[in-house]
Amino acid sequence: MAFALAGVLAGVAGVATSQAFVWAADGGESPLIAVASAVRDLTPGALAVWLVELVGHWDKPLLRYGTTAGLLGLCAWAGTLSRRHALLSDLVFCALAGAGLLALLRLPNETPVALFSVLVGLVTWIVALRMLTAPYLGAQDVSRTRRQFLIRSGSVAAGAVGIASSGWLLGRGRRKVEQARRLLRLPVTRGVAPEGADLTVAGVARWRTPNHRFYEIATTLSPPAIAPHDWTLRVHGMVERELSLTYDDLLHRKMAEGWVTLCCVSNPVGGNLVGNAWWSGVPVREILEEAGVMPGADAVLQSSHDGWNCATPLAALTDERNSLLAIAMNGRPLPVRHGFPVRMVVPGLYGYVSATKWLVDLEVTRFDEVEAYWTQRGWAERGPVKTQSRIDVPRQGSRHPAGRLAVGGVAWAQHTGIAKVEVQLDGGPWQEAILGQVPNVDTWVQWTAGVDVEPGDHTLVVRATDRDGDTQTAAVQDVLPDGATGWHGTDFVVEEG
Ligand SMILES: Nc1nc2c(c(=O)[nH]1)N[C@H]1C(S)=C(S)[C@@H](COP(=O)(O)O)O[C@H]1N2
Ligand SMILES: [Mo]
Repeated sequence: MAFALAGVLAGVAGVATSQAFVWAADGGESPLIAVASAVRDLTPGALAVWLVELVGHWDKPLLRYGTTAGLLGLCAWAGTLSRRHALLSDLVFCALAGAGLLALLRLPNETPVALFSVLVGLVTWIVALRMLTAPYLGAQDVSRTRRQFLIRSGSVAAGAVGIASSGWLLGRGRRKVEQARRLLRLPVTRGVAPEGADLTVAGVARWRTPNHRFYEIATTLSPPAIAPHDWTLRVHGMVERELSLTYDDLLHRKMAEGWVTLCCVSNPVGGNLVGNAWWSGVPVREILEEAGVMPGADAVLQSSHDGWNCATPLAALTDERNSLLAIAMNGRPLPVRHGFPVRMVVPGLYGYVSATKWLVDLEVTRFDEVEAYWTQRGWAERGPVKTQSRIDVPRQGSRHPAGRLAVGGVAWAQHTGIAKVEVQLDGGPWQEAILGQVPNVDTWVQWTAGVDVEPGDHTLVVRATDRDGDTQTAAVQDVLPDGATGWHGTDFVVEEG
């Protein structure tokens, strides 16, 4: 009985520490909720319908409390196992943590914080259970043992409550910012994808990337929580007039909006670190004009609230392209993880030299005067996007019936545009793909083609040609120092009719 109770207490403590960690660090998804969602999604449809009819609007609390109860039940069992051997309970805890990880990974927006919180919980479970059962394992005097156990149980319970409430308090500022963000009504539109941008080939990335599916890169573990009314942007350095802009100043200007595909220099050939969104904000060109850039400047050092920085060619921020101080993404205030309240978006450059999130400072300067976060770490000073194309269908290792196969994917060459995409089956002749519509040269384009396939193993390769007439190079280069090159290929199997 004491062992089962110890298991439950350890279980509660682990949930408390991992939840406190999530609250304090980013307020994102917690493992327990992720497991509850997995339980919901994996319940057979008919059973789910019957259950929801049975319990009505109690389904959500029941799901949450049911999952918690199930978890604590398993923890109790782990506690009883530890009577035989502590390693047995460790194994159960590891399995539970594994389930939590899997549940998080199937969510579209899992975060490093959430994944790490599973580890925090696991360590708590293991340590707390050992602490609680120790008095019984060296058992001599019964009443002394019992007293020891009670003291330790009390400490673990109090510790769990203390840690959970500190986490909750630490997350308060973050929750306030999230609430302020949700209540914002911005003078922006959601953007309408051009007709024919989506070729509707099953399995190809949607032309507009929804915010919760947009790839995410940041060096900070915990995204800064900045309330719009606390935000200012300082513009200084080689300028005639220093400026200090507030969020309201931005809102009172005329908004510029546009489709831009953003991609990461660390995206391997065929990778997913690329997404396309409708961005709204203020052209940075106008701000720099007002500040009055002095002759001799050729770079702008952008700094983030979290200390990250990058240097961007001045020309990319002042030429005709749509470089924005963005406040909205797909018609919604920027998600906190994507730089709320203000970030930079520059068509044609990799994110690491241009797309500063949580932007607070612009210093007009010269490349020979500054070094930035990634250039100090061996990445190239300039980061123009390289032309790339990706196969989404067929996926690597997938199986298909013989006959005509609709293949497809995306290709991008921001600010130059894609002119042509070709595919090659098993080293045969290149075949030109059909391209989806695009509104400008700053976005990716969907492509599709039909290939006839016979039973057996096959390889499909794709390559793109940009609107300057340059075809993507086949030469394979790693992502470091300035972006990967090479053609994307996938191997797939066609089954006998
Ligand atoms: N503050 C801050 N901004 C940042 C980064 C960062 O680490 N910190 N990473 C950059 C990189 S490398 C990329 S690819 C883009 C990614 O933007 P996203 O997370 O909105 O997709 O943000 C850029 N802006
Ligand atoms: Mo990046």
